[in-house]
This record gives sequence, structure tokens and C-alpha cells, in this order.
Amino acid sequence: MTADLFDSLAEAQPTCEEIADGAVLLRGFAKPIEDELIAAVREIVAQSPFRRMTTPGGYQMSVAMTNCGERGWITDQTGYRYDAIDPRSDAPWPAMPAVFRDLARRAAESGGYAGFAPDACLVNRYEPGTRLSLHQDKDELDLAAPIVSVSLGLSAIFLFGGLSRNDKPRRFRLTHGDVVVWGGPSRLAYHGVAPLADGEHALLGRKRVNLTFRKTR
Ligand code: MD3
Ligand code: FE
Repeated sequence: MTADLFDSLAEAQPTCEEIADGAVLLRGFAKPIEDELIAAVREIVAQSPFRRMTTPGGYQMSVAMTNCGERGWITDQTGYRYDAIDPRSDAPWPAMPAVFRDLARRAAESGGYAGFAPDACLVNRYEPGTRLSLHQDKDELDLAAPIVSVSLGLSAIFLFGGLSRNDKPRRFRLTHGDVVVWGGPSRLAYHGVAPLADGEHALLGRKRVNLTFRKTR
């Protein structure tokens, strides 16, 4: 067998790697449905555009966000919360596409969390230089459910810390099509994204889009 054929066979089969207690990295898991996912993102954004939100501390986030599903994550001067209404359109967030829901459920099952039924999907858009500082995701009522993240477009350095803000983060490169299931003891770990390096992605151009699927109640 030639090295090339061996490589292409290896790429066709997503790998499953436990990167921390309860956190499973599924390399390339979303790749087979990349076109459907990107088309769905475009439809969501047509209805609820990306916007840079303001934190309670008065800072404008560098990452632009939107949501789909029954509820969406928002931040403003008064705090962080999940809300059924997009404050920009005063209408419900776009429905979660079946291709999103199914991907999140299949990924969670591969990661050991069968029956994952997300009610919210936060869609983050990174441009070169934008970053997400170290934080915990704890606005969800059901912390027993995992969070499933899907990376599309330019790759990013993901920072994965511990349960204390002071724990030195490990760094992982997340590339187009990678899916991570964050559950169990990793669910409340501090995490963030280093400033995005410039580049050009064949499908998304100078952008990274990250989907995070959540069960908020
Ligand atoms: C680890 N998003 O939206 S995805 C977020 O790439 C967020 O846009 C990042 O952090 C991004 O809140 C990282 C990976 C991720 C998401 C949720 C987690 C890692 C997590 C929750 C707990 C532990
Ligand atoms: Fe997060």
C-alpha cells in the first residue's frame, strides 16, 4: 500500500481521543457534512446576523455571535443569560437545523453521552486577531449535559485550563471539521481561544466559525 493511500484511509476515519477527563476530541467528525453545515450557518445569519455583544463590564467582545434553537446566549450591560428572543430582531432565534441537532447528538454519543438533546446553539465568528478570553460556561442549568463544539474554517489554538483560573492552560489546535464533546469533570474547566492567526480557508475565507451545542435547562 502506498503512503498516500494509507493517509487517505486514515483521514476518512475520524479519530476519537480523550484529551481530558470527560472531554473527547473527534478529529474531522463534521467534515463529511461541511457544505450542509455552512449553508445552514448562512441561513441563520440571514435571519439573526452576527453581532459583537457588550459584557456587563462594558467591554465589547471581539468575537461576533448569533444563535439558533429555542434559546440563545446573550450578554449586555445587565449580565449573561439565555433568552428565547433575539434582542436585535425582537423575534425568536432561528430554529435549530436538523443537520445541527443530528450532528450534536451523534458526536455526544460517540463521546459517551447518549441522548444529548441541545436546546441552544451559540455560533461564534472569529476574524484574524479576535480572541475569547479564559472563562467557564456555567449559565446552563443542567451541568450534567455535555457541551459539543464544532470548528469550521480557519484553525485556532484552543486553551484548555482546569477548574481554577490559575491552572496553566494546555493548548490544542482545532481545525476545520473537528468536534469536541466536553462533559463530566471537564464541563466546568476554564477555556478560551488565542488570537486567531490570519489565513485563508477554502470554504470560509478569513474566518473561523465555532458552533457550541448546549442544553440550557
Ligand atoms: C470546555 N467557544 O462559546 S469551543 C464558548 O471556539 C466557547 O468559540 C470557544 O468557549 C470557541 O463558550 C471554544 C470549545 C468549548 C466550549 C465549551 C466548553 C470548550 C469547553 C465548556 C466547558 C469546557
Ligand atoms: Fe465557553
